[in-house]
Amino acid sequence: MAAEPRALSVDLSRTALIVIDMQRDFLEPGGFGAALGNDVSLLAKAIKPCRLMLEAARAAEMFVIHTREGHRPDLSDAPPAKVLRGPAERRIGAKGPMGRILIRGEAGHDIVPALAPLPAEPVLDKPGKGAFYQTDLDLLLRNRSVETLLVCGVTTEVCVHTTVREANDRGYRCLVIGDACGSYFPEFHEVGLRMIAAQGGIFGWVSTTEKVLPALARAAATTPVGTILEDNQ
Ligand code: TIU
Repeated sequence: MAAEPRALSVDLSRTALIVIDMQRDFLEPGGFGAALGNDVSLLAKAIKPCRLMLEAARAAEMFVIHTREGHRPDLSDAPPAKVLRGPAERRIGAKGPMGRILIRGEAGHDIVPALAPLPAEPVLDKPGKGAFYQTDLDLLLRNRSVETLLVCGVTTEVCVHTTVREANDRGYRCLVIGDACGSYFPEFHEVGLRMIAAQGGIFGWVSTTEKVLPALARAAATTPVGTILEDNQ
């Protein structure tokens, strides 16, 4: 797959697509992103590229994982240092138009309808910014011998970056699909992507849907990918 800082050879049977936090709380008015003072409309342009990545990954029979940032209704898994920021009426757990902000089970916590997970696709609820922190993501990936992650979602410099850094330290190769990520700060998005690919790919690789989708389509049209589980039967 064409990427920065250099092309990456990918075994799709050992690759997962991870879609990070494409939740109404970040993408729609009245959620967590808006409560932090952001213009949430800036994230909308990541939806279609994420959708194309999902469709391509499904067609290639890749492992697909979705994540959601959020907390238990009693906030017992939310560090006070995270909750006690900003005015009380706009904090995590406060009531908003999509239900309580960043709380599991509320409408705002849902993934946007265009990117709804299929029943077989794990949805990981995470209390932090990184998808490995206090989740079983590493276990799911190791049990399928995953070595490469195709990463998309929001926001580029927060949950995508944190997850890529965590994954990189655990030995996974991360290929971040830049146009399928988004930030409330266009300059952070640009620099965030550059930081990943700089220094010879210090945290991973960066590419685009335009470059990656044809490779996934070729794979879907040729060899069925199968899974490690099937190999072992
Ligand atoms: N605020 C912000 O940019 N992001 C987050 O709080 N979480 C995620 O990135 N998902």
